[in-house]
Amino acid sequence: MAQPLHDLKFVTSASDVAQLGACRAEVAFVGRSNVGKSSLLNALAKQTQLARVSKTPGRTRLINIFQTGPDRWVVDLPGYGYAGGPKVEKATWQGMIEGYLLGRRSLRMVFVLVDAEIGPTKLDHQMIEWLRHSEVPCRIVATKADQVKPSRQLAQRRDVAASLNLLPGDIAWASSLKGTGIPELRNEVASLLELL
Ligand SMILES: Nc1nc2c(ncn2[C@@H]2O[C@H](COP(=O)(O)OP(=O)(O)OP(=O)(O)O)[C@@H](O)[C@H]2O)c(=O)[nH]1
Ligand SMILES: [Mg+2]
Repeated sequence: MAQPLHDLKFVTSASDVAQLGACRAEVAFVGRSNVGKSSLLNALAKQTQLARVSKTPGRTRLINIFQTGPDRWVVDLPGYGYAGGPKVEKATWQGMIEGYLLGRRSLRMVFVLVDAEIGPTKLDHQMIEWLRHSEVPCRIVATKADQVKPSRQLAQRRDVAASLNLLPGDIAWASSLKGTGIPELRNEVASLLELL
């Protein structure tokens, strides 16, 4: 049988949550620019060209909708904290992201991606605090885990978790490059979308 999420296909991009129709269930990926959102989506779908992987940070500037199974969505949100963007554009992005995160009743989980080696940045903390305060369910995924030296993996997991008041097991640890943690995350997403 085909693996869940391997049938993911791009549906549409939107700049405003009001442009989006209804769906049965959806999950979203959010995180600072360049943290590896598009790469993670490609890894989950086992496709190389599904979501555009950017050489230039800040490339994904719209809410990108991907569909799997009957009427389930996986959503790639624009990255925050791109230092090169003009101020007015930053405000637009923030409005776009917040509008989406608060405006979707079918949203089952927001996966917040943080860099495994760098750990949560100030903007990551702000995003996670805001999600907790807004009671939007969220799960932390540490990306680019291959960048953490094997000898430091355990300590790094503990430190990243502690900085977010979580236990190490609460954080999904993944490398899109090496495939680490991808099958587990794929199952988790499929289960949230009630595809299993
Ligand atoms: N070593 C390593 N590099 C990765 C991994 N995932 C992504 N990258 C690299 O990180 C850079 C950014 O990846 P993207 O997937 O485009 O990041 P993004 O979060 O979608 O970025 P924006 O769309 O600009 O917000 C690219 O050069 C990727 O090749 C990983 O698991 N390991
Ligand atoms: Mg992207």
